[in-house]
Amino acid sequence: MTEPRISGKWARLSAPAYRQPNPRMLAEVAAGLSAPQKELSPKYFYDHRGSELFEEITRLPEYYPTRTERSILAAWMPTLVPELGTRTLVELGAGSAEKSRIIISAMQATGAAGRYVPIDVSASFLTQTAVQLRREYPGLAVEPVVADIAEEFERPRGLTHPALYAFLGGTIGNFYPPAAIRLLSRVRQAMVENDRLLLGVDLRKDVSRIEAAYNDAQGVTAEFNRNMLLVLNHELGANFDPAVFEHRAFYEKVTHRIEMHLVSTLEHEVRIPGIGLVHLAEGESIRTEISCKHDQASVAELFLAAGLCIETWRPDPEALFALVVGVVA
Ligand code: SAH
Ligand code: AVI
Repeated sequence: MTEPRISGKWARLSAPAYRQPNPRMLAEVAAGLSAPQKELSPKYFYDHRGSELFEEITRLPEYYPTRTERSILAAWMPTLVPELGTRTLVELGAGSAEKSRIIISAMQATGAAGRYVPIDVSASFLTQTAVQLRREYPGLAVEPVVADIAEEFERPRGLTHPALYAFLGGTIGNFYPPAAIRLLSRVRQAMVENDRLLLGVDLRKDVSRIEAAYNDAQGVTAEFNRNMLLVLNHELGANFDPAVFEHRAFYEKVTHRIEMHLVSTLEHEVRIPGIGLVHLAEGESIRTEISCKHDQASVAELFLAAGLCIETWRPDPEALFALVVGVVA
């Protein structure tokens, strides 16, 4: 059994350019790779390149969620935002904030200068987003926060209310239900009277439509998936060779979720400083993401457990995706 040489187009990051590894990341990766079903958190997709690849995914013909959510936002925000009187937009997992601009424009149309607090784990991408937004909206106070929303993060203080907490894109689906409930509970605890949650959820539908969205013909999702291994090489000095892993994405009907895996095409070992050698059998997989699909009842269940309730449920006409307004129960 041999350790892989990193080859071909993946060689660009083969030299371990890593600093001191983040101890929390090291512990999480060690635990995930020693579980019977090896698993890594999807938050490790999003270095700068991973965030760019995600942006590319959102433009793919098969990937319906982004354009569908955008169409609901475009139709609804010009009336919802003035109704709510939103003065501050706090956004979890903001990314490029491409769709958030629809909400910000609706805030500015009411005459309020407005405040935007994007929260994201991807520091360099968040900085880029903040710079662009300040340029586009000169009156807007943009206050980015780099944080892991799966953890206790410092809640933004001194917000102007009413605040709208937006969690778009269906990213809530990337959290296992107990973690999703903890996250929503933290948002609920931060909410005061007249604040609202605006949640985007991808809906349950024909399996082939969902599976196509995660197995695009151009292979962008496969590259996004493999990019996680480059993040581990860069951050931890690991020696994963992405070329020996295959992308696999399939729908699990019982749990109503897509699972993304990286499947080792050969038996080999990977060295991770601080962890040691990780053995992968031929055909063994690392689960890199779940993406849970919802209906109104499953969202109501998550909300109930988090002390929230659904104020408005708004799907698109094809019922592919829904935006949900949540209020403190
Ligand atoms: N909201 C955008 C981007 C979705 S991609 C949209 O709807 O298009 C998911 C975003 O969430 C990425 O920007 C990623 O960096 C961020 N993210 C994923 N896991 C996170 C975590 N645990 N903490 C903070 N941000 C996270
Ligand atoms: C960010 N998140 C909602 C995306 C999703 O669809 O679960 C991430 C993604 N994974 C593969 N394609 C897109």
